[in-house]
Amino acid sequence: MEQFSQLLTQIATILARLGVPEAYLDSAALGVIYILATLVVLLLLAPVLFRRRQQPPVVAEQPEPQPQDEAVEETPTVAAEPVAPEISVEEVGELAEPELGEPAPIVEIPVPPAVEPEPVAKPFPEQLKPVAAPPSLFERMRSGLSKTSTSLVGRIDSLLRGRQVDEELLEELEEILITADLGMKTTQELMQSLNKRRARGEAQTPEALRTVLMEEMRLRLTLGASPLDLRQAKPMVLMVVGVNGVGKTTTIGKLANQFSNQGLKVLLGAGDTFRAAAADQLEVWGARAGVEVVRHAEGADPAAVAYDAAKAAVARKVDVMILDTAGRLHTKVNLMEEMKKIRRVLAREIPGAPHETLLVLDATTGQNALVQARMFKETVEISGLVLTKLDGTARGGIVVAIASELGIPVRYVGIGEGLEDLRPFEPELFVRALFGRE
Ligand SMILES: Nc1nc2c(ncn2[C@@H]2O[C@H](COP(=O)(O)OP(=O)(O)OP(=O)(O)O)[C@@H](O)[C@H]2O)c(=O)[nH]1
Ligand SMILES: [Mg+2]
Repeated sequence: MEQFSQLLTQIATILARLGVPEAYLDSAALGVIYILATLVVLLLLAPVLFRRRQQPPVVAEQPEPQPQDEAVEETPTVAAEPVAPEISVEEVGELAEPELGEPAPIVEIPVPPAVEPEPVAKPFPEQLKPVAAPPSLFERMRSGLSKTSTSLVGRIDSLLRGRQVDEELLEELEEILITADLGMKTTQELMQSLNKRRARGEAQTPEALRTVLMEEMRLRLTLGASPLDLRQAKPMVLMVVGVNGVGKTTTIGKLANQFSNQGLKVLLGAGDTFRAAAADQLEVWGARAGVEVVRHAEGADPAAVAYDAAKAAVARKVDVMILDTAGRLHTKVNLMEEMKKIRRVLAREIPGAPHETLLVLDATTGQNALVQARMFKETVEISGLVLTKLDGTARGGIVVAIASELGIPVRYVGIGEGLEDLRPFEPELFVRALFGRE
C-alpha cells in the first residue's frame, strides 16, 4: 500500500511538471495507473487469444459428438506419432485438444509432410520407376509353347519321376509321343534311335533318357532347317498359300513389319480378291508396318493383282514383295489352277519368282496340318513352311513330325497374335523352350 502511494506521488509529480493543475493531480495519477494496469493485463492475455483464433473451425461442422472415451483412444495416434518430429509437444497438445470427442478429427489436422505414407523424396517418379526388361526370346518362345510343353514334356517328366528305365516305361513314353501329335512314323523313328543308344549304354537313367530324347528331337528338327534368305533376289518375291483361316494374312503383316524394321523396302500384293475384307485386312497390316499395298477390287483376277504388284515392285526397287492369296483347299482343282497361273505371271515379270512359296499351316489342327502339307506339296511347289498358332495348342509336337517327315524347311513359327509373335524357326531354341531349360 505504501508502494502504491509512492507510485501515486511520483506520477503526480510527473503530471505537475507536465502542467496538470494541482486540483486534478490525484485523480489524473489514478487514471494513469488504471490505464497502465489495463495494458499489462491485455499484453498477458494476447498470446492466448491469438492462438484460439487459429484453431480450425471443425467443431461446429461435426455431427453427433462421440463419447469421451472413444476420442481418447484416437487422440494418442496423433500425439504419439513418432514420425512427426517437427511438431513440438506443445503444438500437438493444442492441435489435439479441441478435437477431443470428434469422430474424425485426424483428417483435419494439418499433418506435416513427413507423416504422409508416400515418402517426400520422390521428385522424379518417372526416372526412378524401374523399367521392366522385355522378355528374352527364350522366355517368349517358352510362354508361346507352354501348352505343348505342359502336355508333352510335363507328361514325360511325370512318367520319368522315380522310375527305372525299362520296357514298360518306354512303351508309356511311346504312347505319350504319339498322343502329343508327333505322329506314328516320327515316334517310331525316335523310339528306334532311343533303343539303339540304350544298347550302347546311354539313356540308362530317367534324366539321361530325357536328355537323349531332347537330342533326338533337336536332330530331327535341325535336319532340313534353313532360314529364309532374303538376299537371293531383288525383288525377292514371296507367295503365301494355305487353306482358309490358317493365318496367311496375319503372317504377311508380321513379316512385313519385321522386314521393314530390318531396313528392307517391302511391298504387299492383295492377291486374295475373293472378298473385299481380305484386301482391307492386308491394308491395315500394311499401314501398321508402314508399307505399300497393291490391291484390286473384289472379284478381280488374282493373277492381275500379282502382275501389278510385280510391276510395282520392280519400278519402286523394293527388296521384298509378298503376295497374299485366298484360302483354298487342295481339293478345289480350279483354285489350284488359279495358283499355278499366278506363279506363271510372277515368273514372267521377275526371273525366278516366286522365289519362296510359303505354305502356312495351323498347328492347332495337329496331324491334319501334316496331311494338308502333303496334299499341297503334290500340286504346287512349296519351298518353306510357317506353323502358326503354336501358342493356342497342346499339339505343338506336330512341328517335329512335319520337320522330320516332309523334307520342307520350317521357316517361321507363330506364337501369338502380336507383331513380334512370328519367330524364325530355330530348332535349338525351340527344343530348349519346349523342355523348359535355358
Ligand atoms: N494365337 C494366334 N493366333 C494367330 C496366329 N496367327 C494367326 N492367328 C489368328 O488366326 C486368325 C486367322 O488369321 P488370318 O491371317 O486372317 O488367316 P488367313 O489364312 O489369312 O485366312 P483367310 O484369308 O480367310 O484364308 C486371326 O484371328 C489371327 O489373329 C498365331 O500365331 N497365334
Ligand atoms: Mg487372309
